[in-house]
Amino acid sequence: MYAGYIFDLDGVICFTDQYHYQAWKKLADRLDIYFDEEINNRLRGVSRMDSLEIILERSCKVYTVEEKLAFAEEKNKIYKKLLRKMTPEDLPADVKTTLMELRKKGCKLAIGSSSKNTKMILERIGLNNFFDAVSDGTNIVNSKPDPEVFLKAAELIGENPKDCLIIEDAKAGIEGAFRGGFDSAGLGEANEHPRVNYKMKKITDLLSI
Ligand code: B16
Ligand code: MG
Repeated sequence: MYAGYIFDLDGVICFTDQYHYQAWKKLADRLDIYFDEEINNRLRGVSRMDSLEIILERSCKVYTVEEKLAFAEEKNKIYKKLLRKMTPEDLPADVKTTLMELRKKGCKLAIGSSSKNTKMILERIGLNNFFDAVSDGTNIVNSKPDPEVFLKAAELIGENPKDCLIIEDAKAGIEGAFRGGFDSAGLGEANEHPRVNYKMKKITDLLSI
């Protein structure tokens, strides 16, 4: 057991991949850039602007910084509209059980997400005010694999990195955890990272770590 648990949001607590995909796809189609689910998989855990750079790899045009910022804003508007479809039903039952059990044990629980929409997503799924701390894309300068978002979360819950476990679905998140001196537990493709400490099949596996 750890004193603190720092959860990634997208891909761990809830699943917004499809909404990210639909929003990026709409932008890519408008700009006549090829985009598919495989490219979308590379965007997992990556910041909005870094995601845009990955999408623009397939473009033959060179865009200015201003144009890129406008594209990211355009995608975010579409994405936020899609997020409005989310309800507390989108909080998976096993995630809810895991969070409640850890809370019963007296552990501190935090979010460490790259997303600048964290607050809105937590509200949609009924978890606003649940976590002891929320560290996200709005309070960091460097995104994953930089450990900043996790270090801020640990600081906010008043625990040392060595006493916290990071739960991630992205390799970039496991790398960030390692660089920050945290242990990590992976789901899905995060388990391919050589530094992951616990390879989980499902989120409830956390309760036996
Ligand atoms: P936004 P996480 C990440 O969230 C997503 O996995 C990634 O696909 C997205 O590009 C990033 O947030 C930024 O999201 O555009 O909402 O700021 O997995 O770190 O919780
Ligand atoms: Mg994630």
